[in-house]
Amino acid sequence: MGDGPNEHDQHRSDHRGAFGEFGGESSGLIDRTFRERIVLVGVTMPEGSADETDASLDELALLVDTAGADEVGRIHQRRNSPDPATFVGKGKAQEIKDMSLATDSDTVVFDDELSPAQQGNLEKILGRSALDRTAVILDIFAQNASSTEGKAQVELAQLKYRLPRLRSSSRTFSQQGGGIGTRGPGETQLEVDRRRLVRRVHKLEEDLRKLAKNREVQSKARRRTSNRRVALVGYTNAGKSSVLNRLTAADVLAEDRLFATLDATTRKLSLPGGEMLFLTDTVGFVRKLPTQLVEAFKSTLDVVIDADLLLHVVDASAPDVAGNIDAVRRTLHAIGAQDVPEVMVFNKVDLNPDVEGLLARFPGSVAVSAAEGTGIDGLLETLSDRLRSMTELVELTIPYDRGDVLAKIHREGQVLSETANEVGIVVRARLDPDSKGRLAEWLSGSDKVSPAVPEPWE
Ligand SMILES: Nc1nc2c(ncn2[C@@H]2O[C@H](COP(=O)(O)OP(=O)(O)OP(=O)(O)O)[C@@H](O)[C@H]2O)c(=O)[nH]1
Ligand SMILES: [Mg+2]
Repeated sequence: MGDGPNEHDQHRSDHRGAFGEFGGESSGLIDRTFRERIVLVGVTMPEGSADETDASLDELALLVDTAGADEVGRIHQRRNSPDPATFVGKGKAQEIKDMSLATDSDTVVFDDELSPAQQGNLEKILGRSALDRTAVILDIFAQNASSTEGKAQVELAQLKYRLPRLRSSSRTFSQQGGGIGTRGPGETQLEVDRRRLVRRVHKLEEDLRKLAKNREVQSKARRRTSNRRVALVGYTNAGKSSVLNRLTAADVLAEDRLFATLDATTRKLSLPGGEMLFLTDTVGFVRKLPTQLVEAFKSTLDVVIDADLLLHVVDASAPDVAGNIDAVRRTLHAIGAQDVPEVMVFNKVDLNPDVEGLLARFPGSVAVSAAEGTGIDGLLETLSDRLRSMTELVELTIPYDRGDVLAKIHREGQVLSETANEVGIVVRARLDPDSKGRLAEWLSGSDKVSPAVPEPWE
């Protein structure tokens, strides 16, 4: 096989830069008119291990497959630090080129984010597109976005990824032309392109702010009720949407596909004890979720940060359960939700009935099959118990002329009894710490000094 540009090279360069076109049309760096052949490259730095790199490359292969391409080869390197110019060493870059030629690959995908300069240099050496994991994930998100907000979030993430890389791919925009009024005297096409993109970024940010405001109104309304907020989180494809459907008959899309869910869906769920809660399904996580996406999806992910409790759904049949749990924990950390209490839910136990070891390793966790409905009663019970343990039983005395305070207690807590005395109405209720703080002046007797009141039956 020759060394120079082949037909594939030609074909590929025609498609370069289609990523993130204006108007939010879902389009990608990965050409979907045929299945591209891809070489994957992973680098192990001193703080990582070869096993971790392998697991990450397995995941990358899955991501590439979801985006519509096939892995045809894999290259691994150990380094102390990335090469600033080419990420891998020069010798390794040549090896990648040789493998690309031998396997007739169209594109090389690196498991770590490449700087714009690294990407440009690698494309020169390799004679084909050099993409990174972030581009692949953004591409999948672009294919899956369907709501107005989802599309805007993905486009924003794409533009933020693309802006610093504009220099090397500006030719695409020159071909498209700037349109009337966009080309000023003495202005380079690159500057015009950049300004258009920056304007688009501002417009998207403004649109998303408005959408987030609407959501804030809804979530404030939910906060005014006594209902707790629980969010489903977990590795992508673990079965979060299936669990929501099983618990609430929500009818959201659940399919064997990475990142099927991009929008948050909230449904009411009533627990066996009669308490109501709001359960929200949201976007799944993977290793090294791109920061551009985490930022763009901030308002969607706020439901996770604001939740009283997380149901961390884990696919018990996955090849690397511990690695997936770790990836989710890291992402929770990245979005600032590391302190929200969680219940671990091992799903798909129909595919791996041997979950005893997992349950033992994670005390308080539950095993379910959302597909078959097993373990769901146990999950509901665990949910009730955990939520109840997060409230306190308190006694408050409310003067007769403060009906508003009484109404507030009913809204925010669970009232167990009301008795009248000469001062007012004595209410025994379960309150969460926030409500207790807001109602502090009405707490009677020992509740004022000792925050934790033991259950009479405990
Ligand atoms: N065998 C089996 N399959 C399940 C179970 N729960 C979910 N699935 C399947 O797993 C796949 C993913 O389920 P989803 O509910 O879409 O997973 P998700 O976590 O919402 O995934 P994303 O939204 O893509 O991140 C679907 O094909 C489901 O039918 C289960 O308990 N057993
Ligand atoms: Mg889902």
